[in-house]
Amino acid sequence: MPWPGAAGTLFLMTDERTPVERTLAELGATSPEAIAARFAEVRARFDAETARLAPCDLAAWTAVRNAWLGRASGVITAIGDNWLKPATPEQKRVVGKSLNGLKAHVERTLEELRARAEAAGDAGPAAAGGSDLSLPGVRRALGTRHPIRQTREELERIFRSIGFSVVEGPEIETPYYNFEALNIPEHHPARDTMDTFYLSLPKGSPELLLRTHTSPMQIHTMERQQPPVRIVVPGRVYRRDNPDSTHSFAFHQIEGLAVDTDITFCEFKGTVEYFVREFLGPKTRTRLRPSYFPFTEPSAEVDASCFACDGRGCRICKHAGWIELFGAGMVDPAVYGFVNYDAKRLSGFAFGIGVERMAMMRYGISDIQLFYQNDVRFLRQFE
Ligand code: 2U9
Repeated sequence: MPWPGAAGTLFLMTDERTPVERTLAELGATSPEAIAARFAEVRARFDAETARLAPCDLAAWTAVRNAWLGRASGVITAIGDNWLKPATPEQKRVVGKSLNGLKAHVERTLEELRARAEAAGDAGPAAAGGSDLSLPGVRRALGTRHPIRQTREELERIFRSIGFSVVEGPEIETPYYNFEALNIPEHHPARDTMDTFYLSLPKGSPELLLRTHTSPMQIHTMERQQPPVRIVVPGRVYRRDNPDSTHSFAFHQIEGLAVDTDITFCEFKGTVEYFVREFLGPKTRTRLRPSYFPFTEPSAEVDASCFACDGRGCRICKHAGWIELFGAGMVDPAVYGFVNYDAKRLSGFAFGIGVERMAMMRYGISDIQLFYQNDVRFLRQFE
C-alpha cells in the first residue's frame, strides 16, 4: 500500500512494505512501550501531512482523508488488520486503545480542517485552488414571466405609447379613498357589488380595507398634481367573491384616467378604439353600450368584435358577434369636487380593465383559477 505523503524518511527499511502493512512482531514491537512508540510515529506522520495542507485545498484534504480513513486501504484499516488482529491477547488491549486514540485524533483533526476550509470561503473546487473543468456546468432552470405579468406589461406598453404614465399605489386603503371620494357614499348600492375585506384592527382605530379597485390611486394622483393627468394604474385588488372559473378574491386591474381642459367623448372613444386594435388586432371593431358606474357619467361597456369569428357569431361570443371587454366612461364631475379640481373647466375619461379577463381572452383560458395554482405545466406554455 502507498504510505501517505512523501517517500518515507521516518521509516528506512529494505522491506518494500510500509510499517502499517507489517505486523508488530515483524517490526519487533512487542512490549507496550515499543507499541506506543510505533503509534507515536504514525501520529507524527499524520500531523506532518495535515500541517502541509493549504487552508482551502479541499482536493488535497480529500486525498489525506482517503489515505487515512479509507475503509478498504486507509492507514487506520491497515493498523486494524496488521497490528491489532494478529496481536497476542495481552498486546491487543494496548494496541486497541492506542488505535482508538489515533483514529479519534485523525477524525477530529480532519473535521477541524474541513470546517476551516469551509469557513475560508466557498467549499467548491474553485476555492480549493483547482477548478475541475471537466465537471458539467450547473444548469439553472429559467423562469418565465407569469401570464398575468406578461398581459399587464402589454397593457402598460399600449397606454405608454400614447402618453400615459404608469403609477402604482398601496393595496391597503381607507374607505374614503376607496369609496367616498369616488362618489360612492356609505349605503350606496354600488358598495354591494364590491364585497369588501376590512382589516381587523383594535377598537377605535380608523377603518382600513383591501382596495376593491385601483381607483384610490387616481384620487391620490389628482390630489398631488394639477391637470393634465394621463395615468394608468395597474395592481392587485380584492373582493369577497367565492372562487369559481371567472371569480377570484384577489385579481388584477389596470385602470386609466385622463383629465385636461379639452377632453371630450371623442378623445375617450378614440383612445378606447386605439387600445382595442393594439391589443386584439387592427381589424377589431369596437362598440360602446350604455352602462352605469358611480364615478363616470355617461358610462359604457366596451365590446369588441369577436376575435374568433370576426363578428359572425360562434361559441366563444355566444353567437353575439361581440365580446364584452371592460367598463369606462367620462369622469363624473362630482369626483372633481373631492380633489379640488375645477369641474367647470376640466373634463376627462376613465376606464377599468380586468387583467385576468384580458389574459383569458388572449390565450383562450376558460378557468381563472389556473393563474393562481402555479402549476408549471400551465406556466410553461407562456414562455
Ligand atoms: C376615478 C374616476 C373614474 C374607473 C372605471 C370601470 C369603469 C370598470 C371594472 C372593469 C372590470 C372593474 O376589474 S373590473 O371588475 N371597472 O368597469 N372602472 S370606469 O373609473 C374611475 C376611476 C377613478 C377617479
